[in-house]
Amino acid sequence: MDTISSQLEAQVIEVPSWAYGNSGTRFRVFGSPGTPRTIQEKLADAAQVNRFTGLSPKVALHYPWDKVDDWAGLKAYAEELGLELGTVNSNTFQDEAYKFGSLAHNDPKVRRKAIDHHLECLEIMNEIGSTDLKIWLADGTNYPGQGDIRRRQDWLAESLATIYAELGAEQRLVLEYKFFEPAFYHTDVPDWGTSFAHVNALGDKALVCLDTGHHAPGTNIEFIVAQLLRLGKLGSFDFNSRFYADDDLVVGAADPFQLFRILWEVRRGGGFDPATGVAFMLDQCHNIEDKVPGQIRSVLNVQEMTARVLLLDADELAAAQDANDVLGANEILMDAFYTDVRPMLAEWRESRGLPGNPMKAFAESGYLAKIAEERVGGAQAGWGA
Ligand code: AOS
Ligand code: ZN
Ligand code: ZN
Repeated sequence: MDTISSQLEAQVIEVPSWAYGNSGTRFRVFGSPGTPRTIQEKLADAAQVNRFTGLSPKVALHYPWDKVDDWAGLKAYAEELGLELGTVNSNTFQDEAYKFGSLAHNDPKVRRKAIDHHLECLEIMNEIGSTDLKIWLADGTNYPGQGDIRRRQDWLAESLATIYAELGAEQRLVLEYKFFEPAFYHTDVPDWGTSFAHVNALGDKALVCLDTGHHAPGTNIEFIVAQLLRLGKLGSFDFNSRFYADDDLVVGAADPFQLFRILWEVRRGGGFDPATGVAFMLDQCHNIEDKVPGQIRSVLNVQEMTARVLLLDADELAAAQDANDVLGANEILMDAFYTDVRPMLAEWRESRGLPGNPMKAFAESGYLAKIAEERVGGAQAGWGA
């Protein structure tokens, strides 16, 4: 633990404001008692995650789901809670005008509206000191022939360039890809290659966002991680778990080994070094489980898997690989994966004044009962708040 302690110490996992709101599927949104009614209450919940884990001092916002008149005031409030406001996520997927697309729409007026929305996000970022603008687009078509998929790429490139031109010196644009949903035939940014093509054309301040839930089953996600780090173009993660589609479940729940393999490539590519600039975000929804413990479980899962990859003996692995020792190399990797770091991490946390078992400590804190009593009429992720 001594050898990896400083790296664990430096780990920051950015939690999404929308994880604290009610969410669901298209069949039903189940409310949960104590759900935040405002962004301030979402921040208060996020502060609990950080208080019990020490892992999540940053909160990503979604605009206009998160909207206030006084952004500087919100920043000050976050600071009072020991938090920083992080990535600003734009939203071009719930407005009637975007029925047929936003930045890639065939109508220049709609594209302009979507560009202006992003410029508004940049203004907010200036006020709250946020560096990352994250763009995920619902743009796409449902039927072959419905749209000119080639021209849409040109329109998209033009729109992105207009936004990119307004970025501040310290600001970055991260472009998220997703292979389907809500569009089912074609999506305008379906894969890392398309995202890379666009951000590469834009310049150094444009990078790719990799949402772990946005790939077809069987995709080797760690290869994409390795490649993007190699190219210097991995801007951020949206971590979550998937069994079937974009499930947005707790990271590390569906396939812990995949999370381990991804984080190994992060280590291999220098992605844990803050200078590399990779933002480790969660993009999750807690539909049936309690939200604050859902987030605590998630950041702990990332920390546990990070500890395992940090403990892997990289020199030993490289030697086995160089010798083409197929099973030996595999065994070194698997040994690290199977190392149960939980008792070590519990001790490590206690030595830093944190609870050894954050899940238990939070459950015993009575916070959920308190917010259930205080807050009535909590909101759905985004729309209501
Ligand atoms: C949508 O599938 C993406 O993952 C986006 O990151 C989106 O902004 C987020 O999931 C909130 O809905
Ligand atoms: Zn995402
Ligand atoms: Zn998603």
